[in-house]
Amino acid sequence: MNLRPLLASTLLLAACATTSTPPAGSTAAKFKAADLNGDGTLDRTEFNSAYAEARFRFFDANNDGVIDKKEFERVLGDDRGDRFEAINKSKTGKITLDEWKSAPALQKRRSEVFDRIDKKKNGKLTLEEVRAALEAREQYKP
Ligand SMILES: [Ca+2]
Ligand SMILES: [Ca+2]
Repeated sequence: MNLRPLLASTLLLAACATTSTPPAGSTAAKFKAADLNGDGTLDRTEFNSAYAEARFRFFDANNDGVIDKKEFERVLGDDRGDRFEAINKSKTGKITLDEWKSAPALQKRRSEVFDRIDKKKNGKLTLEEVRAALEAREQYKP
């Protein structure tokens, strides 16, 4: 499994994690935006949605709201053509956000990311857990 794209987008989410003021774009601000029911934690559904959207934007290089095969391969390399077809259920050559969110393979991966971040294994992510995961990613970076 190629984890590099996952790492890249997680780092994007973390881009402002180390600044002293936490306005728009900060991890805290993104966490709050993802916390749809406002209970201070992210459950699997909230995380899945927010993470899927962040990944989608990362892949959608020209920002036209769909991921074409070129954009897909730009991130994953040209050996993933069958994966593109699997996600692109409509067979239009363009992956929509709905297809991206509902693709079983991607849901499985997002669930694995959730489990890695959820150190307490209680099915909810705290801001501290998300920050810790992002810091671990930074240290992991060569
Ligand atoms: Ca929540
Ligand atoms: Ca695009």
